[in-house]
Amino acid sequence: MSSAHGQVTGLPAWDRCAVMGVVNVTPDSFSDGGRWFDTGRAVKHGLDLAGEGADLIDVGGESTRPGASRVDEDEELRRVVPVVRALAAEGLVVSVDTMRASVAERSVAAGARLVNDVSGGRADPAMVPAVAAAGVPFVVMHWRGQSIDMNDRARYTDVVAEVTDELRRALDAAVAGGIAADRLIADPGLGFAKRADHDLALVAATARLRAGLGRPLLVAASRKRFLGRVLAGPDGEPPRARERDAATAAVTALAAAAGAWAVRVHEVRASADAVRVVRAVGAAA
Ligand code: PMM
Repeated sequence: MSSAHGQVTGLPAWDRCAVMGVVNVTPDSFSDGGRWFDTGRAVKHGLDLAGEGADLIDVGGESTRPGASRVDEDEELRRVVPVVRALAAEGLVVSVDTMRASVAERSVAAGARLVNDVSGGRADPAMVPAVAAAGVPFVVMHWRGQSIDMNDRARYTDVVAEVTDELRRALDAAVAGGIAADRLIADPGLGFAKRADHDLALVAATARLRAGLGRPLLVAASRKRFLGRVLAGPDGEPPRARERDAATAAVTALAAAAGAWAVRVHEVRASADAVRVVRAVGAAA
């Protein structure tokens, strides 16, 4: 089963879908409401997530929720780098969630092992060369532009085909820019310039995306709006972000069974259990 998930040069080889725990060092993240804004609390939260079974910890200092505006570079560095340094010093595999080359470089110098860029290298032209020079793995997410107006770009005729094509082009650009192909991870970018029906179609197509792109796949459904839609009551009111964790774990099980390399989640324990159950069931098949 392990080969179905894929391996990424430069990262440990897990024999199942890996679990990436999210530490948002932001005052305004939609899904955890800025609870980890302070450095010390963010570090403690990362350690707690590792204790609950996270294989990687993804540290981000900029909110990308729909309508969010950019954080300034110095502020992003101030938020992210000390948290990356402290968690890496504890021996954790740390990923940095940033669209800025400077933040990626400083985070790698502080011990980050992976750069996760929701723009797939398109927001900052210095990103791909910086990651290539650093020699670390790179997450290329499907992206159609900054969060401030991304919902206007949620137009597709065939969402799976278009996301596959656009992602393939972004992966090719990363290779052309000097990042080794075996260090690339693809991500369909759930919720980014997508409506709920697009997100559901992409989750349903996890195995196809994986096969079509030929690279390990990161699936990041955690607490997103499409899950709120799925869970909405008769009045149409979606549950709050923090009440979407069981639904997130359900996506984890589906994604892991379909061969995802990793899932990115805010609440780790249920997803850590889910990937282990999927491995055990796969081994028994
Ligand atoms: N989503 C968010 C932030 N970072 N990174 C990747 N690779 N894929 C995603 O879908 C993604 C991401 C936004 O969600 P959050 O604010 O809940 O962390």
